[in-house]
Amino acid sequence: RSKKKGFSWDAYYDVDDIYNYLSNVSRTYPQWTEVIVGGQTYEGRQIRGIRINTPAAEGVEKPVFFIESGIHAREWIAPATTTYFINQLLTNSNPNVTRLRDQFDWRIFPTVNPDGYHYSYVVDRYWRKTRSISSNGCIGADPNRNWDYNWGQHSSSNDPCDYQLYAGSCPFSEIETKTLSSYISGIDNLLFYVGFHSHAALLLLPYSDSTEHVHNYEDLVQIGKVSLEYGYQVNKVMYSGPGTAAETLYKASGGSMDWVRYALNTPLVYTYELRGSSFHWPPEKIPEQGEEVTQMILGLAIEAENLGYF
Ligand code: ING
Ligand code: ZN
Repeated sequence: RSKKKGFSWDAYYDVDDIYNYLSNVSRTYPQWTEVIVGGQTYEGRQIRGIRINTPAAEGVEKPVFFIESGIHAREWIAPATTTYFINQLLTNSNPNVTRLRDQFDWRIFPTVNPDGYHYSYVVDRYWRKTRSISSNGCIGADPNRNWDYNWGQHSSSNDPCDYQLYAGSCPFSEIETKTLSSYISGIDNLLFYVGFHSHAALLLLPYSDSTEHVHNYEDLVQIGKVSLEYGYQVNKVMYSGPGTAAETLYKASGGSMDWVRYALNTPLVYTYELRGSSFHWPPEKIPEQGEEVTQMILGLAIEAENLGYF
């Protein structure tokens, strides 16, 4: 492990270190930030995130921007990029970034599958699932196949021993997706829900499960294109998409994106597949990936505002 003391963006860190970082952030900026708990895990961890909400003008309710990272344990670049982004929001004095920070009530969760992430960190680098024990003794379900929307149809396995795609014994069988979905349901004014995976350099829209287009599909595409153009400026790497997962990648059921769009009617829902040539993306790549994501999120916000979403 290339872990160092303290916290920085030239190494990958285990769950406890990420959570310590969040606590340090909340102590450094107590008037704007707080550690939030989005759910619970099978092994008894919390799904911890950070809320960043600078003071708004009287009577103004800011739209909520939710970031879900690390639902798949082995995709380490996602949590690392997400803490990088948190640090950008809090420390970058560029007016575009401070404006972005102030426009939203941010709920940012770097690692929504912390049991799996820890297991990937210390035991099996390629672990993807949760760590729940099935009745036949096999371990884990794919938390991005476990949400309660058209559960179990495509790119899903009903075999608890499947290393990657076991969808769970029923929708929301996993405590992580059950508790996180309930937390998300309780958020008023949720505008953006953005998830980070790796590694395909791709921007996905709902639905993953079908080629049906949502009513604001054209806006999602337009906002997504601007996001990718902003990201391109950083490393001159153009992501594929935006397009529905069903049309650009493969059909997959039970993903968080589809549920958040369908069940909660959240207007702007995206999944980024970050870059990388494998799940072993060197930690030296974290800053450039983090800069790219910062610009991609800025692009999302700018075009959503242009189109009148807030
Ligand atoms: N890819 C995603 C997966 O869960 C995806 C792609 C995203 C499918 C969103 C459906 C919804 O298979 C990776 N790399 O995990
Ligand atoms: Zn993934």
